[in-house]
Amino acid sequence: MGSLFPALDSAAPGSGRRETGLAPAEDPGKVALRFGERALTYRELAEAAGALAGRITAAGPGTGLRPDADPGRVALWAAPTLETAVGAVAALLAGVPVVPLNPRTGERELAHIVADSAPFAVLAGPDDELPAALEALERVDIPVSGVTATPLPPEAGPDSPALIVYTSGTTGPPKGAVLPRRAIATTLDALQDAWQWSADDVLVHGLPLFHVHGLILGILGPLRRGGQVRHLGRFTPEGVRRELTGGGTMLFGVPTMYHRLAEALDDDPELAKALAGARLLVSGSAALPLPDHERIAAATGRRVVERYGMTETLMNTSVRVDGEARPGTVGVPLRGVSLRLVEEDGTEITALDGETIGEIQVRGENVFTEYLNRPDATAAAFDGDWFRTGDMAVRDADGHVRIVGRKATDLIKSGGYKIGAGEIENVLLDHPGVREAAVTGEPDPDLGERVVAWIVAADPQAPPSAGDLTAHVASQLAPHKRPREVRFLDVLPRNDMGKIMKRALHG
Ligand code: MCA
Ligand code: AMP
Repeated sequence: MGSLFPALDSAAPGSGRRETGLAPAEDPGKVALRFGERALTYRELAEAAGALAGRITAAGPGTGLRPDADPGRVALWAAPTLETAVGAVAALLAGVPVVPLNPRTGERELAHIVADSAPFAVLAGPDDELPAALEALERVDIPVSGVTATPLPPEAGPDSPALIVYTSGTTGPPKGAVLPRRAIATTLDALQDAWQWSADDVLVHGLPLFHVHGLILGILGPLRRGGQVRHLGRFTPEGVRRELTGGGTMLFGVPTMYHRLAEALDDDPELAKALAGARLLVSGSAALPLPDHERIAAATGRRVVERYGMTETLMNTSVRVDGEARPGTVGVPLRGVSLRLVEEDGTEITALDGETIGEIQVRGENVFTEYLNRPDATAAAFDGDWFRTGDMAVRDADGHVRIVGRKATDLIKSGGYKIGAGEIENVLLDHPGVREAAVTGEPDPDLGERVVAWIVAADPQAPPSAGDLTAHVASQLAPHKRPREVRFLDVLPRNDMGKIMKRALHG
């Protein structure tokens, strides 16, 4: 597999250590990362991340340079900052698996992630305030400048874990998907092939840095190519306009972001010009509705390219830049990804008729290794060596994949975030004012789906306020898991078996 960041390798000054993997030899002075006014060249990144990698190695349980030693794990306080990018690169250079944390995660979810992944330290920006749940961990401040003091261990092997990313399921707390180094290298190189992604590209985005989309595609992607990323800190159409006008060539976003861009286009001709000037506009994490595709195409003359992925599989398919624009499809399997559709009974569907619906299963070097500490869930997720995505699709005559829905109604995609209904129900049921709770997703023009909570109050005469319940969810889980609406009922609809009939719950 070689180095994860061939472009960084020679940027580290006279180190006498192994190559690190970050900047193009020919131009270590090229800007690699830009967050607003703050930027790092490849040389500066190699120095800062190299210095931090040495400290991580020293703090960890592994004995530094011994390749067979257990490297332990390190948590990363993944605010949308330069420090987070340096921290992730440093952990990868040190060969220590990194667990990115959403800084807005509530108490219950954070306690679960820390207990489950057992990191030996947390990497954070010097100004970050960390919550009580992380107090017992050694804190390592992330420098954005520095000099590599100690030699780095040899590059970790392709199957060794690089990242552990927590993702929601239908029930229970989130599971940690263990992503090996080979999956990251494979997926980023397959995207290079599909998108002609090069060192000349300047990627613009405002995605959060604790998920695959923003961190692996959005930060590690440009670094693997020897290109540049400009992060907006927080997504706004104005930020997109500014950075694309100022030299950005690619934009990554979730459909909610493209919807907000489409809404802003009417009043902002400069935004239309900026989008029209980009080489590539890419949407993923959820389906981009056709009306948003059409509004953006009409105003800019550009077609948004959709790609389809998952935390567990990284990227599976994409519309190719050298192929036909096919709005409404997620394109064709990426290089190295095998994809099949199967019936309920496991029979493979071979028809390319645009009609026969089956579950998408994938296999390839892009697929994760396991759910951390969850052999049961890992076994259930595979059919032999095929990973069951739970996404339902058809295939057109030319092999383009069209996603039509999801197997589980208890998984909600809101703003591109995957949210398990069961997780929220459990937290609501812990509230003293709640007797029964059910959570559903309802169509939403901005978020794709919005979280709705259906509540039977413990005391119907004095129900808790909606604000109280949503604040409770935000404090225990995360703000994006907060119900956007709370509806009170006298009783929840149940079938003869006593199971809540969620399909009977709609607004
Ligand atoms: C939310 N808020 C509320 C409520 N709900 N306030 C009061 N009452 C409520 N019921 C608050 C939030 O706390 C936040 O506050 C604000 O409203 C917005 O919440 P948020 O959910 O962040 O929504 P948003 O501002 O509307 O953001 C839309 C967004 C965001 C920017 C598109 O959803 C986002 O960043 N999505 C990206 C998700 C993503 O990266 N997914 C990748 C995973 P405040 O204003 O204070 O912040 S999928 C993946 O990785 C796979 C591999 C793939 O295919 O990509
Ligand atoms: P996550 O587990 O958060 O990584 O979310 C992965 C899920 O997002 C997939 O299983 C799909 O349901 C959905 N998804 C990602 N990209 C797309 C897309 N382009 N179109 C439709 N759904 C998508």
